[in-house]
Amino acid sequence: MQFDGVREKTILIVKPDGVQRGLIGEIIARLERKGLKIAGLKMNFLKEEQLREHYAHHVEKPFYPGLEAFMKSSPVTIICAEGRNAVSAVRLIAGVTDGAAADAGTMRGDFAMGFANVVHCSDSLETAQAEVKRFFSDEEIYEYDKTEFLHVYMEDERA
Ligand code: 3AN
Repeated sequence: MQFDGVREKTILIVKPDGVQRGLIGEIIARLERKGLKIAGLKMNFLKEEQLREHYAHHVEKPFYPGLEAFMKSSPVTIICAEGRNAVSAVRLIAGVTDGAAADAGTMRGDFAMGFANVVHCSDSLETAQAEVKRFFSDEEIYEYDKTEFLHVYMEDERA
């Protein structure tokens, strides 16, 4: 297929603070403007079980109960974005975890002051693959060619 080189998928979640602050459109716009393809998109309330799995690396930490309550405080928007090196590209435009330390121009640098940091994004290819399965059924992921990719990528990057 002509777009085989650009099918890496990653998950980005607009967290409750981002939803409450009206940033869903802004976050999706940034992904689209960057040249990523939206392969899946939905809103959901995250459940305790999903959050314990999602934040398995934090479950034992003192801040976990607060983090879980925060993540359940409103629906979130879950996005599957696709492109070449999508996992690392989205990490870069999201910025580092603490919004106060995140670079200007990143989502967290522009919209966050701390750990209420507007978005979650997958931190590795392995995590991304697990998160696509955790948050989307097969039917909710749309496989299609985006014609824009002819202009976003050089030919050898797409193949
Ligand atoms: P990232 O979201 O940048 O991958 P993680 O996975 O270390 O960062 O953290 C997941 C979430 O846990 C963060 N987005 C933040 O909301 C929360 N968190 C992380 N570290 C802290 C902390 N020291 N205090 C409070 N909340 C934290």
